[in-house]
Amino acid sequence: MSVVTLRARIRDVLLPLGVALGLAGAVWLWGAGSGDRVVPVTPVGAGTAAPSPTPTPPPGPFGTPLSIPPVITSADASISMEEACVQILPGPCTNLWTYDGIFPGPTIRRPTGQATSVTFTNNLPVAAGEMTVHHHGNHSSPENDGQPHHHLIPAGQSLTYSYEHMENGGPERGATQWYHDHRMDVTGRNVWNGLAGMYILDDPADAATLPSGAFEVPLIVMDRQFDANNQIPYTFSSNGVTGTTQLVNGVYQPFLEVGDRKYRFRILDASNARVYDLSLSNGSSFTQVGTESGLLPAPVNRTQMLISPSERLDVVIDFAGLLGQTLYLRDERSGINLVEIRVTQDLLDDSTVPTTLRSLPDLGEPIVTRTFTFSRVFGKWVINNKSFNPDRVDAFPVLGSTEKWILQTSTLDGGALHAIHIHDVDQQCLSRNGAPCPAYEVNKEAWLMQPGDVLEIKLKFSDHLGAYMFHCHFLEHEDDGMMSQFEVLGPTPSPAATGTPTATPAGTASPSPAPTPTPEPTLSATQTPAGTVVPATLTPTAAPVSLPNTGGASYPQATVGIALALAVSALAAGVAASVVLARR
Ligand SMILES: [Cu+2]
Repeated sequence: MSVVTLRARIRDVLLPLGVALGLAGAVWLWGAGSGDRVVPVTPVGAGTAAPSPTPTPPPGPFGTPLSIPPVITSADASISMEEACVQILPGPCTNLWTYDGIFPGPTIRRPTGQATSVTFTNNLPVAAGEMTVHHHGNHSSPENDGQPHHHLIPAGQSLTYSYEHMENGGPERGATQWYHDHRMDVTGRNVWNGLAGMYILDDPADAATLPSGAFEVPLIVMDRQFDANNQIPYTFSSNGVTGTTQLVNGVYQPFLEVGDRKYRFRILDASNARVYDLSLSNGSSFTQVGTESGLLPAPVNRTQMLISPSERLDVVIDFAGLLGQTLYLRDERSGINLVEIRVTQDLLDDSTVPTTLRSLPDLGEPIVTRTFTFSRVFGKWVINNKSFNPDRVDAFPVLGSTEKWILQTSTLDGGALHAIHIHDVDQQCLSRNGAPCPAYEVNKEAWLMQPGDVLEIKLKFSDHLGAYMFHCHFLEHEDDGMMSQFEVLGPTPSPAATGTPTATPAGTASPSPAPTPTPEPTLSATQTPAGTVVPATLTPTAAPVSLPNTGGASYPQATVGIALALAVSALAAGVAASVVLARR
């Protein structure tokens, strides 16, 4: 880039940024304390909720068995998005937006390397708007990735997503994945209302001796805030929407009976904005065998494990020697017991956890470095000071190349946590805060970030050309604008079509395999019969509700003085820089 171009670019950035910051600051100051943008849950259907005719007597704490979502194994599955009134708490059932009428949705379970198509039909009320389903963790083509603003599913229509489950010339690594709504601006609302389910990719290359079958249990952990009528009205708060009621597989205070042997638990944090710190009440350790990107190179023993929205922990717990005892899966952050585990059966254990599990794929050496800063600018969550714009692409990696991405979080946004999720490909950790990465996070696609964290990762873009998202998975941060997109280009970049690259690829990309052709998703107007849906109405949000924020991001409003000073200095800097540059 020439000096003139550089100056022009600096001027182009600084002046608008200064003005924007000044204006945003003024608007923010004016609006401070008035609450966040409110996206009410759209009232749908007719009449009122359909609560259970006979309220169920309260089962008492940990009186309800843990339910396991049904499993779909078909290569050609169909799932209906529909309203349902689901019994969660004693008393009235809770109106939800569901996959197939259940909450969480059915678990899809497929062998890796085998093509799979899933047809989602939007049987939700028209007022709910268009839907999109992100297969989280999968190496999908862009068209099948569940884009927030393209390839949407209008009410009454179906979309068939095609998943090859292939990556870089071979089957994808086995992994605990999931699927959830990803619609621009309203992902938080849609997931809160119930649109999430697990997706497991089985891999014959993974250790077969790990506990399996009845001894492998999904644990989908999430929080909700229930009102007096057992409904969960959603009120957007850019701080993150959290609730005081903790659910596991959609059950409040469940119990699980196990035998005195090893079990494998696939844990997913499907909360909008809550971080858990998991432990076992008897002080035992978890043996973590995998992350959201499949098995680790070797098992890691941990007594406490942080998990943030969209992260997965694949762990083995050994209940040997505990026959007759009761213990709890706990959240140390809230002090709440999540699941009561009763060791009631004397069983033989034929499972083992191998001392080595799965070596990491060789991603090669990075040829490009990009830095992304996740922060809050005058009340707006941003990446590199930019809010999400579907018409802007912020990085253009080249197919077949490996890049180093430096992810960093600000200490100036009130101590907020973030969970950075990058679509398309897995990422390997190079360093965290200048130190070697913990052994349990060498290969992932969702990264919990504490304030001021600096994370170096590398990733290799294989198989698919086109645009993908990366964003914070605190869903309200994402909906507020903390999302961006990169577009994978062919070896000869021609970025003119979709925006301006902010980083110029350095070096030459190594020859790469041709993109894998994947069927385009097909939209169909044929509406699937709705089946046996309990008529349901989501309660409209009459007034903004102040939700507790114990587990989510915490953002105390900055002082007016600091904000005003920042706004004025930013404006001054922008003007000054522009004047200086204009004189040259
Ligand atoms: Cu965030």
